[in-house]
Amino acid sequence: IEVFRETTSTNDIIEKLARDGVKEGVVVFAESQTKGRGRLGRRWISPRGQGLWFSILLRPELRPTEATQLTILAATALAEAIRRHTGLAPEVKWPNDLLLRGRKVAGILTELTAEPDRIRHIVLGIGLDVNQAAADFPTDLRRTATSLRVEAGRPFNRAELAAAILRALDQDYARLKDGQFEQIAGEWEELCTTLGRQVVVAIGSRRIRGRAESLDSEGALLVRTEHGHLERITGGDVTLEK
Ligand code: BT5
Repeated sequence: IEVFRETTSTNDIIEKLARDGVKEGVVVFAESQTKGRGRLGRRWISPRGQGLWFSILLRPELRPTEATQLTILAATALAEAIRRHTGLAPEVKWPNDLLLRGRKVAGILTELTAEPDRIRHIVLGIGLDVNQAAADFPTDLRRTATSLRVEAGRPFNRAELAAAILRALDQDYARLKDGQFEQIAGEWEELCTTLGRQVVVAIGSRRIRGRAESLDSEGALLVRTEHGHLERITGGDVTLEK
């Protein structure tokens, strides 16, 4: 585990280590990121000392199509560690958001390097808003984002929280390697507010509207469209309809 005072993106540091042949399990935290990123090149705001911004190098023996399993695993472990440590009960929005009272408290960025049949490595990046006050968020995020501190009304020790999260991730990763993805997916489904809801999935300029029914064995979201087709969603942005 390495902790940097400032980086561009912790995913970049891990990506470089991966290319240098470093073994899985290395973790890089940064107190702040100058180029923290979300999916599709979006920005991830990473103010100094107020959250947990970190990335992990993994080399799972999975096919590229199974990479979503890691995002599902990370969301489940993160939600469970937060629940145990803070008493708050995060909900999961497929595939990579953790919400408290409908606001985003954490995001997961899974970046993949693969051959056609085999994952070479995965960089699992996690951003968790811990000790920001409501006023610390930029105005454009104030209505959509929150922190553990805002929700619980008290600050948290980030080192202790980080240890709890890494332990939970470690345990669930061992379960995944042991062939227990189905159980993890079951726990995820319990936490997931996306299932059973009317959703709109945006994939590039395409829009798929329907009811989110379940996950399949690779972690894809199955959406029943208005026309009765079952669409298999492996990426994109999900919006919950009222
Ligand atoms: C994500 O993307 O949610 C993945 C975020 C992953 C961040 C971690 S931090 C450590 C590692 N290093 C990195 O560079 N990244 C990872 P996405 O689903 O695309 O959501 C991005 C959107 O979330 C933005 O467009 C904003 O609307 C919102 N957002 C940005 N910063 C936020 C924050 N601190 N808290 C809550 N929402 C935020």
